[in-house]
Amino acid sequence: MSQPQSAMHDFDAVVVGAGISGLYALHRLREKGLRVRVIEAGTGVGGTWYWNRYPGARTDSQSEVYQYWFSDELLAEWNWSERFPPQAETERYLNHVADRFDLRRDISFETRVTAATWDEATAGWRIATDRGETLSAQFFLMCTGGLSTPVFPPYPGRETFKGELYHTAKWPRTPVEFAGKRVGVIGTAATGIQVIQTIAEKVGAMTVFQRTPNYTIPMRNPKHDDATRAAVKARYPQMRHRVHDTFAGFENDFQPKAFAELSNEERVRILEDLWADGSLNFWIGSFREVFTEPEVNEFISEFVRNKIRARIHSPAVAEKLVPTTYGFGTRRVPLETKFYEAFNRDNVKLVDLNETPIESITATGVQTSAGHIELDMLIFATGFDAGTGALTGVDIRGRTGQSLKELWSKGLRSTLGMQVHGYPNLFMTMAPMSPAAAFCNVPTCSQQQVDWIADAIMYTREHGAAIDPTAEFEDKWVAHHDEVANMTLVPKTNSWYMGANIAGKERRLLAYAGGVNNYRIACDDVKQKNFEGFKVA
Ligand code: NA7
Repeated sequence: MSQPQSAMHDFDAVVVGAGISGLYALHRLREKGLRVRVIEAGTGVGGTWYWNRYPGARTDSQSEVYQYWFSDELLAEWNWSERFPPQAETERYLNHVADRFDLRRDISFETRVTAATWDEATAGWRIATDRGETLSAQFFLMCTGGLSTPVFPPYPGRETFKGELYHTAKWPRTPVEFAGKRVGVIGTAATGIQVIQTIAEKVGAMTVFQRTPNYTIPMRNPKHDDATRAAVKARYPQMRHRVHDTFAGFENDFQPKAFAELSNEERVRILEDLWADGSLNFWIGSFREVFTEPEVNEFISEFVRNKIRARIHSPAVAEKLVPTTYGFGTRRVPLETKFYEAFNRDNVKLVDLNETPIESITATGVQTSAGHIELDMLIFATGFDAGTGALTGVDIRGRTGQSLKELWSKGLRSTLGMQVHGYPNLFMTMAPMSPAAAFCNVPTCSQQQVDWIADAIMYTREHGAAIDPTAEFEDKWVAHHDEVANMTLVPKTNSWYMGANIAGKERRLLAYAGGVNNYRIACDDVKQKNFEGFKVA
């Protein structure tokens, strides 16, 4: 398989990250006969499921679609214990995959890539790590995840806090004790919700600091018995194809009938059925118009508001927890279990930061405009520098010497969310301008992207040394991305989808909103036309 240029490089491909994408990339490229090295900052595999080990962490995707499809043996032997598995189980699964396919021998742990520079002379990348090594590789894959650079809000005084301080995405591996403690949680989105509902009954007292309330869906999470598992596994042969044909990479898709064609009773019946399903199907399996038509969105938003309101005892607290300033589904919809019931407890207090903002973190707690709150522990569930954070965190310099960070500071751009013009042989997964950046069940898009990248690499090795999208093709993809984004209601709402959670970040929809299905067709089309739009030389 070796091409002449291979001899010049330490590896055919260096992959950064041993999460869902990186592990699969290693397996797939090794299968193709490539010499691959994965570089991982953690001590183990798992990516998101390695770092986010906070109490209550679990997938919001059904286990049967949150897995790899590439091995029939793996599918047959692995048994999920429940519909939405906890973090530890998904981490165990990814460790099992690493062992089963003997992946660890090609992974360097506890190592961070700090810089990568394109070298025209050798048509490859020089990759530097924090251990002082420099590796060379023909292809460079950033499988660093869309949500992997945690952020702390810029409140002054965080370093002065004398109690226990955690970010959910850097949760310690050692047990954390909650009993009798006064705990503060900042952040009430997907992560904060999981933490709050899990520890409310364990802590002495909890103060929840909320800036924006979220629409949520109650999770129905039965344990799998043998009969359920057998029934689910019987669907695998169809499901492995089906997930690539739906809008969001799940098994379910939008309703076949338009909202306008239905009576109010029919609409409500459909919504009630989806609500009872207890999954994200209420979002990505209901009416597609939820994303584009304000009236449909308001109908569904009001349905959810009433469901939430009914569970909260205090009308004043309900007023704070029910979203009214934006529409359902225009930011990530978390699943929850007894989240609202936490606020019916005597030991849980909600602080609305719109009314009483945080002024500072002190040695003993949090100072808000309404007074000081004494705390033993402060948990930040404050999210990530999504999409771009991990990619601009490495000093990646392409053909002109310009870093990706500098390039993107002038405006985000990418080709199919997998390459960037001027950065030949650099590939990215879960990156901006693909559905994978936000609107996709991660393993579906991760596998589709890795498969496409593997094919692009093999094509390049057959036809030259380097692949680079043309500026014209990239312009077209960026324009298409923006056009689709602006047809939806998503840009009207502040969220990490829009870069709005990071001060100074460009306000631009990170993920391609045209659907996982249509995106896959676009990628396949490029491949079938021998990578039209890309220069291979
Ligand atoms: P998110 O979705 O970015 O949520 C972060 C939360 O932290 C959210 O409630 C934020 O409020 C809050 N936040 C952020 N900055 C501040 C400041 N300065 N003050 C107070 N509160 C703040 O991160 P998650 O970890 O929950 O979820 C990330 C993804 O992981 C999720 O979408 C799933 O795909 C899995 P805001 O809403 O910005 O007002």
